[in-house]
Amino acid sequence: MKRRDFVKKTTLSSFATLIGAEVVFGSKLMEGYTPVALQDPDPFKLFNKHKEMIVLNNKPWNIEAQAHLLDDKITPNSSMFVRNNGLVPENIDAKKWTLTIDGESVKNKKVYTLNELKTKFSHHTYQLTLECGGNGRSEFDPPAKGNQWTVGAVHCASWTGVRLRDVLEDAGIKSNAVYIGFHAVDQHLSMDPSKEAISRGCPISKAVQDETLLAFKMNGEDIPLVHGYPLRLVAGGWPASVSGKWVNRISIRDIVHDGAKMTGTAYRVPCETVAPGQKVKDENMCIIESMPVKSLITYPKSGAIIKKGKVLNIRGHAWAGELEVTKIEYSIDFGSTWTECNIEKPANRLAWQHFSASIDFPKTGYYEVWARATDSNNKAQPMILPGWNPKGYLNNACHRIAVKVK
Ligand SMILES: Nc1nc2c(c(=O)[nH]1)N[C@H]1C(S)=C(S)[C@@H](COP(=O)(O)O)O[C@H]1N2
Ligand SMILES: [Mo]
Repeated sequence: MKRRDFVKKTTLSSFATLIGAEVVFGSKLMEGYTPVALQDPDPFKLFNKHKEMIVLNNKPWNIEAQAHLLDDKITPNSSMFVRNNGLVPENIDAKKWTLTIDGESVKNKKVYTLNELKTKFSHHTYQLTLECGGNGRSEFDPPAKGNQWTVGAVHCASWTGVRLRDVLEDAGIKSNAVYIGFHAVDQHLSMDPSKEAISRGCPISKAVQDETLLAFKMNGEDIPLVHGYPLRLVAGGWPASVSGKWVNRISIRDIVHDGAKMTGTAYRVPCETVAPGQKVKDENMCIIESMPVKSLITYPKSGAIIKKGKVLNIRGHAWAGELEVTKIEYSIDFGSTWTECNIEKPANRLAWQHFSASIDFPKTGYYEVWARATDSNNKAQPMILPGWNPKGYLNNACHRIAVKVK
């Protein structure tokens, strides 16, 4: 069979599966044609998302939340952003799913069935903050190419699984190991089987942390397909791109993993601050590791109108990569003065923290409420856009909402 015919045959059979009926004159379909029945599926129904989620791209699917949709302490599926680099896999059979541990630095290459993973290793549950490295990209100037995330590419769900460390140790880690790299089953947009949509990873030191999981449950249920069913790597506090969905292989590497989206400008930023638009040499680009301190006001929704003389109770979350948030303040005078908010301890390390405050407004009129978090290294969020970088990563500028007092 020619490759072209093969591609056509597989597309036809997947059309048939999706539609639930044979495409009778399918052999007459011109290449690249999408049956009407499959055009523009409703992403909200398809992925069980809240109606107010915002679709940034449908090929691949990229959907973001709005700040007020992220008000829950544990993010429900309906408000979780979706970030895909390739195609959401279809027809996954969890009973046949396997995870291979291989690589230059594995002592004994091993293959586990999903059931073996679940029965052989102890289960752990952690609430973990996953933020896309490109969250906030839309504010960069000159603009950065890519999905124009505003503030909603972050979530903090509860993940249950086995520790990656336990599985790696079971296979055996050679002393020359430096990194792990994940491999997953989602196809590259080109459908070229020799290309991976994404294959990222992290240093061994991050891979063996207590909270780094191979998860099979999210918020107590099977992980929704679009978020990585049936097995997902989760590494809280780091760019969410490290948390590989649909993972079927993890390589223990003796070099920094060099998979898709590990090199060039992908998830890398200039090691030192540069002028906007400046060219940066490849050796001066650094891989993003722990994410910077940030916060989000999730109540009220921007544009709220409140009655004169009424106290406004605001609330939201703050997170700081691998660090803890030690302080969060609000300002209603464009950052001239700041007042401390109440902040809660995280549910566990790498989970976001909830804050709240009661605000009295001096008179009627237009206000902005700004929030600013500070991490345990005493680093605070910037009020305006931080360092420019080619792909628009790591915008942790203060979140602000508009409030009218009438
Ligand atoms: N296999 C696979 N894993 C992946 C991705 C992907 O495209 N394919 N995208 C990554 C990126 S860039 C992000 S931000 C997160 C998004 O996770 P979510 O869709 O569950 O919110 O998944 C990461 N894991
Ligand atoms: Mo991402």
